[in-house]
Formats: sequence, structure tokens, C-alpha cells
Amino acid sequence: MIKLYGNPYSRANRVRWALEETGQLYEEELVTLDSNGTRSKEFTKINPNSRIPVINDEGLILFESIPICIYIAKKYGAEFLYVKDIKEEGLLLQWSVWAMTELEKYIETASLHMTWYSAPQKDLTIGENAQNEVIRCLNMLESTIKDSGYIVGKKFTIADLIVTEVLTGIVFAKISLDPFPSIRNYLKKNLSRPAATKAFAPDIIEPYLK
Ligand SMILES: N[C@@H](CCC(=O)N[C@@H](CS)C(=O)NCC(=O)O)C(=O)O
Repeated sequence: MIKLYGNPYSRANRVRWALEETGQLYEEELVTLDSNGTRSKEFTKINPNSRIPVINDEGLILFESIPICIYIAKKYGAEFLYVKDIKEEGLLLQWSVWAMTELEKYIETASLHMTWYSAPQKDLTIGENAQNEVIRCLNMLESTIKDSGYIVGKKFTIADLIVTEVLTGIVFAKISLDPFPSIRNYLKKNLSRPAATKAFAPDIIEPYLK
């Protein structure tokens, strides 16, 4: 059985959702983000990078959430979560990497400075600059999904799952989705999937189901 090391308020959510989509049996070991969890000696033996998520699939230990999701999609969901055409694969990988290195990076910075930090760490200028970058990313995404409702081709793929899961953090970046109707519909539709309902703690997806 696949083992997931994660917790319900972490990037493990995208991996748990991918596993739920495939219907594979898996078990999750809860790992906290502290010296008893990610930073413990025991966990560092599993992931020397001291981060969750990690999976163990038949002895293969993988860390980094995006490659894990793509591995799960290709191995266990190739017919429905992945694509066959090499050009579509290029686009799927492009948007998946973009979700982490662009969208997520700016959502995280905006969230830290607009919601989580207090003085003296809180810096509204850094927060507002990051919000502007998120809005730039949202404009790109809005025009990409406007016609088909999907990132690649005409079906839900692992790229939609990754982008959607990254966007579940946007409430903390204090950015309204009102100017982005396609993205609002996209989040509602994707987070209403039965596998998403099973994968997420209800309070995480609730703001996007209205
Ligand atoms: N790029 C990594 C980032 C993983 C990451 O930052 N995970 C956080 C939880 S969401 C973590 O494990 N932090 C450990 C800690 O703060 O000790 C991925 O996408 O898997």
C-alpha cells in the first residue's frame, strides 16, 4: 500500500487528492511541522529535505509535491489524469511547474505579509507587491481556462488538480476572485469532485464552494 507522510493543512493535500482521484489504497502518517515531526531525526532519515509531503510507493521514496502528483497520475491514472500527446504533456508540465514556482511562491509571500505575520516581520509593501504578482498570474490563468474550463485539452488532468490546490491558499493572500469569473467557476467545479471532498479538511475548500 502507498504510504503518504503528510497532514491536512499542508502541501500533502494535493498528493492526497491525486491519490483519491486514482482510487488507490493508501495510508497517511500524520507528520507535524516541528521538531517532533518534519525536523525530527527519524523523519530526516525518510526525507533529508525535512519537508512533507513524501510518499513511499513499493520502496520508492519521493519528496516534492509536484513530481509526486505527476508520478501518481502517470502510474495510477494515466487514462484519466494524464495526457498521451507529447505537446499536451509539455503544457501539462509547464503549468504544473508554473503553479509552484510562480503562483504558489507569490501566494505564500502575500499570505505571510497580509495574514500570518505580525510586526516587526509584517511588511505591507512586500505583501502588496506579491499580491500584484498573484493578480498577474490570475489574469494568465483566467484567459487560459476561459473557453474549455481546463488547462490542457478538454479534460481534468493532474495540472488542473495542482493549480486548483495551490489556489486554495488564496484566501490568506487577501485577493478577491470577483474579477476572475472563470477561475471562480473552475475552483468550485474542481473542488466539488468527490475525490476532492474526501481529500480536504472541509474548512479549506468551503470558501470556494459558494
Ligand atoms: N517544494 C516542496 C515544499 C514542501 C514544504 O514546504 N512543506 C512544508 C509543509 S506545507 C513543510 O514540510 N515544512 C516543514 C517545516 O516547516 O518544518 C513541495 O512542494 O513538496
